[in-house]
Amino acid sequence: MTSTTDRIAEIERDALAALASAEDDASIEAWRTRVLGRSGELTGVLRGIGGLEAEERKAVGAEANRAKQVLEAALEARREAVRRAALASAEADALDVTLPGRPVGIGRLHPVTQVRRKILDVFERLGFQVIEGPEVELDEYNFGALRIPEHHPARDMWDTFWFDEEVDGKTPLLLRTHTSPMQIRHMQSHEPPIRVAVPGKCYRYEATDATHEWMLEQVELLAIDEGISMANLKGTLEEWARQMFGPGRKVMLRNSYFPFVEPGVEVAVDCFACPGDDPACSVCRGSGWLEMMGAGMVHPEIIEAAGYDPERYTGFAAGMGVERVAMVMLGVSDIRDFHANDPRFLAQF
Ligand code: 2U9
Repeated sequence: MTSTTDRIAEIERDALAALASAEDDASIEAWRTRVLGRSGELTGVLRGIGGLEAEERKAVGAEANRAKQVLEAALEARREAVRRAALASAEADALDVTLPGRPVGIGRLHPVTQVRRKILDVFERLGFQVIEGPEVELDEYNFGALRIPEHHPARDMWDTFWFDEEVDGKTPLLLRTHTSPMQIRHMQSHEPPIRVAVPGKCYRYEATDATHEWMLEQVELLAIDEGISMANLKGTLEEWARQMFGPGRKVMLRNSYFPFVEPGVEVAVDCFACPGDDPACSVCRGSGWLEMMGAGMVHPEIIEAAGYDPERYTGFAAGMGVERVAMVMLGVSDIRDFHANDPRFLAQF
């Protein structure tokens, strides 16, 4: 009798210890089969009870049933504990769809793009067609065709990034220093009347400072027709200034020199921020005028070289730096800020 009840106690003790280290459903089920299953350890003891003496059968039977109940209760408790642990870890890993999302930064147009578009919108309303050309150009289109021959001192004005390679024995390649070569290309493939506005990036091999960058954007104008005069140039630029900077703006032309125009002028617009005599004005600093662009009447040799009759056709041209216009419009004091790509600067516009 003692040996059977000892065996039951031993089974119970070992089984409880084994159950405590069963961590998932599969090992709990393996434990159940081994201890309480049809050929299980305790089931074997219960089966043997039938062959015992009546008195011993009663005592061993009671002990075996008690152990069976203890183990069945422990089995249920362990199943529940493992189920709860699995649930808790699933909850910890779960995505909380009720959390607020991270805000997505909303972009905007670069200030130079905003100003370029504004400039071109006005010229388009005035009848100019917007055309674009290559940034890698031929020496001939960038300089020669614009009356800037090799060794001409005017080339000093456009210190240039040159390419080492020559292509098909053509004149050397360079990064265009102005968008004017595209006007030459346009004249070669079109007949007057011509009204084009040419935006684009240009490159100059020069030291940078608050008003100079090695890359700049330009917008240039070209109008060629019968009877075009300085009056058309001034009227066009005045209307442009009024649409850009407000009604009533005045334009001042002062004599200047560019090899591709004759006469050439510098164009200033009167200050939109003060009456013109405020030395503390942050826009004009008291001068009353804002230097905005260069312009002039297209040199007759350029008209002739395009195959047009210079006695019949005349034209005006103008060129402006978009960053320069943007600095005035937006109150930016250092041109280098535009392409330094600091979001704290860019987000202001
Ligand atoms: C052709 C004929 C004439 C374009 C012109 C200027 C004057 C001028 C500067 C302004 C500031 C360049 O960005 S800037 O540094 N431009 O002063 N540009 S007349 O004249 C042309 C162009 C093409 C065929």
